[in-house]
Amino acid sequence: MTQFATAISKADALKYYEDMLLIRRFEERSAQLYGMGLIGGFCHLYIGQEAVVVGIQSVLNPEDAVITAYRDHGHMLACGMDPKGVMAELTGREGGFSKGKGGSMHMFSREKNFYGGHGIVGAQVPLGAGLAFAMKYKQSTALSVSYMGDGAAHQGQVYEAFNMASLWKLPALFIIENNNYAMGTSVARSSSVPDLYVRGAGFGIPSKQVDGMDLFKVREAAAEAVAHIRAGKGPYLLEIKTYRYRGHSMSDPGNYRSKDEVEDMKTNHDPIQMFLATIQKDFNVTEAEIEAIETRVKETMKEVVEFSKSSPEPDVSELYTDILVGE
Ligand SMILES: Cc1ncc(C[n+]2csc(CCOP(=O)(O)OP(=O)(O)O)c2C)c(N)n1
Ligand SMILES: [Mg+2]
Repeated sequence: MTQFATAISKADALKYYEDMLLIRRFEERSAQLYGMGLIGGFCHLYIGQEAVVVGIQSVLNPEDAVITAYRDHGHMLACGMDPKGVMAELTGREGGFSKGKGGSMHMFSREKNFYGGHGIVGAQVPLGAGLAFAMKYKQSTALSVSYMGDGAAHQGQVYEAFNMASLWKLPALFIIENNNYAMGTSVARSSSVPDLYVRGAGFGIPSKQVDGMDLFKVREAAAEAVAHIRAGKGPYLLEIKTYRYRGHSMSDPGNYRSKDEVEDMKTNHDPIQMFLATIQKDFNVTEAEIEAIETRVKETMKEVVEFSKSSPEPDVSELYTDILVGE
């Protein structure tokens, strides 16, 4: 048990459980709708990684900015974006966050300070550093969080961003969600040094490796990182070790890892089940309380699916809106 388990209230614990469960159920329904042909194109599911984003978001303020890659549904839900708008975007409908024209990888919300949703591996990191630059320039107390994968952590532009963020002491939190695979390539096959958090040292950025299957540990590390950044000491890097249960995208034969490996993670390290077991013990969470959460999530998902099927497809005239045209 970490010291943070006692620092959160029972209401907080139930909320984090519900937030993780909503992401899990949302992603399961996305897979179903994809199979039914209601979602097309790219779609990358976050199942298995839920404790990362819910743990990090649990220590942020609403004015903090978040930016991530294409495995982004969980981040949007954790930022408080309406799941109806996220799913309707996946089904290509007018009610989606990009009016049905962006799809899974391209959604934004100025209201929730969510800056995407980016398909170019690593490209969100300099943008996240830029957000942090703007915050410092405007003397705001907000910070920016840039999420990236282990594969993205090999991109050169990430280190240009690290250097500038540290040099200018920008309020930037960099998160490497190390799920051990970049498409079909494991970290062992692609990284000269398997521990990715050490890469902060070359830029004077303090860093830590965290167990991403344990929400309490993610929250504790995030709280320390955020305190450092808000004290004006510059960026912080967290490498969060996690695991994705599903394929890289919807077309992934999965030949690069064994079924036993995946089963072991699902059975013995599931972030939602482990969190539930802990809060049942520490906060005397009852079966009735768990059932109430499950029912609420089920109801929400029912509405989400109904909306994303009934919202109309964008009008043909929308082909000419929200398009940048050069002079
Ligand atoms: C610059 C660039 N190179 C290659 C690709 C193709 N690509 C898409 S996702 C991906 C793997 C990235 O893996 P990781 O950063 O670990 O994120 P994860 O999918 O595990 O969340 C690659 C190589 C791309 N989109 N952009
Ligand atoms: Mg990865």
